[in-house]
Formats: sequence, C-alpha cells, structure tokens
Amino acid sequence: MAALAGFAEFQTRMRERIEVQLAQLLPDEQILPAGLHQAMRYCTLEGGKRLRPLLVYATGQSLGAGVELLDRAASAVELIHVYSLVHDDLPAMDDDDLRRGRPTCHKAYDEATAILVGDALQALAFQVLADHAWTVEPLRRLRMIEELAMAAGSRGMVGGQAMDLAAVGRQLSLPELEDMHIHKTGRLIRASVTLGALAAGLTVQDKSFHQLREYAEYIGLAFQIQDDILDETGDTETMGKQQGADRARNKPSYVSLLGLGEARSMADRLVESALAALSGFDDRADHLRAIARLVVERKQ
Ligand code: GRG
Repeated sequence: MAALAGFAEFQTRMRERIEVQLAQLLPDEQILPAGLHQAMRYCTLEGGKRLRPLLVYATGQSLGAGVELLDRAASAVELIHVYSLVHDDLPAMDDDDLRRGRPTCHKAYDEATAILVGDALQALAFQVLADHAWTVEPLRRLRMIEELAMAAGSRGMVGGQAMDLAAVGRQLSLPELEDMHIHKTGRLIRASVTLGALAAGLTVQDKSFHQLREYAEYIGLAFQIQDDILDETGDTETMGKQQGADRARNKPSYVSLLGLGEARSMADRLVESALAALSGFDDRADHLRAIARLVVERKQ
C-alpha cells in the first residue's frame, strides 16, 4: 500500500516536473513565428499520460541518478512522441479530430501548421540533447542522440507507421502485427528507458543496460495489447473517429487475432516477463515495476 502511494506521488511529481521542463524548452508564444510557437505549445503542454518521461525518470531513479540529470532525456522523448501524434492525426494518416480531449493540431490550426509543428518538435528534441550548455559528456549525449534517432526513424517509429499504412486492407499475421507494433510504439518506449539509463551513467556494455532494455521491450508490447483491449472494450461515445473506424473495418489487432481473453493473458505474461527482467534490481526500481503494472491496468 505504501509502495502504491509512493508511486502515485512519484507520478504526480514527475508529471508536474515534465510540464515545467517542456514549458521552458518550447519557444515562447511571443517569439516569431508566433503562430507556429503557439501551436507547438498547444499540442505539447497540459495533456497525455506522460508515460515516456515517467519511464526516463523511473529508470534513472532505479540507478540512483538525480532528477535534474534526467530532465533533458525525459523532455526529448516526449517531444518526439508529441510530434508523432500531431502527424499521425493528419488527414493523410489517421485523420483524427480529437487528441488528448481537444481538437487535433490541424483542426485547431491548419494542416500546414500541423506538419510544421511536428517537424519543429522533432528538431527541438535533438537540440535539447545536443545543447552545448548541458554538462553531460559529449560522447554520452551522442549515444543518446543515436538511440533516439534510431528509435524515431525509418527503422523505428516511422518505419512502424509505414508498415501500418501498408497493412490497410489486408490481414496481418500475429508475427507481422507484433513486428509493426515493436517499431511503431515499442522503439520509442525502449528509447525512453535506454536514454534514462545512459543519462544515469550506464554504458551499452553494462549487464543492467540490457536488462532494462529487455524490461522496456516487454512493456512496449504489453502497452499496445492494452491499447487494443481498450479499443475493443472502450466506450464508443468517447472513442476517437479513427478507433471507431478501425473497429468497423476490423483492422487487425491483438483482440481480433487472439480474442479478448487471450489478449489479456498475453499482456499479463509480458508484464511478468518485464518484472523478471528487473529481478536483479533493488527497491529503487519499484517505480519501474509499478509502471509495468500500470501499462496493463490503465483505462485510457
Ligand atoms: C506519423 C511519424 C508518425 C508516426 C506515428 C506512434 C505513432 C506513429 C502514432 C501514434 C498513433 C497511435 C494512436 C498509436 C497507438 C498507441 C499510441 C502510441 C497511443 C498514444 O500514446 P499514449 O497513450 O498517448 O502514451 P498520451 O496522449 O497519453 O501521451
């Protein structure tokens, strides 16, 4: 019980912290081009679960790193995530009207602005890590930039999105569905953990680096299965236009391929594997353990 209360407090504190960090990093609304900067702030601030920054902070904490050391990595992964959401909502992609309970970027502004917002958020993510004023040693930062670029690019998130688009109108097998999700959402979730680990001082040679990576891969898939479960069981009134359309045209999902019961069991097994990957960590990794459970217990 005390551990749960501790995690709730951690979530609140870290969500407040990332809000302040992002508000500081985003260009002020008065700076020209003011309209673009206003739209960047509209899309990024005050919304979302902030799962990826939470992962950065919880990973760093599991390794004893101070929170200030993790702020830039936490901000960079969220900026990439928001850019992906803004572009994903565009008419050429998922064509959604609502995001985080508010009109999507292209609805609140226009399509050209939404494209530029995504582009600028992506550039800002890398600027934040490359910033010469950051005291973390350059080689370590270079490794973080490489990790994030790989996770975001054509062999990561963007590649996964391309696989998703190519799958429209045809059935996917379970391995194909898994491969698509590993890239589309899994790579950025994994990068959140690896950037936290790198910022905290681990190197890719460290055994714990690979254990954390393994943890992240399991929860990345569990996150997606839970997303499919929520699409299936969620309230159709509150469901986005695209989610409703996906269900209507029977877009392949873990639920459509496995059934609800087996999808739930698979998500639970993945969480157990994620927890097992952390077995060598002490109680400083408890927030990571709580995040693994949260991923499959969440209702949104
Ligand atoms: C268009 C470049 C480009 C990439 C798109 C990740 C992605 C690739 C699109 C996101 C679309 C989407 C709804 C994917 C399903 C799972 C997912 C990533 C949901 C949104 O993430 P959450 O639930 O969102 O963490 P919040 O708003 O809580 O941050």
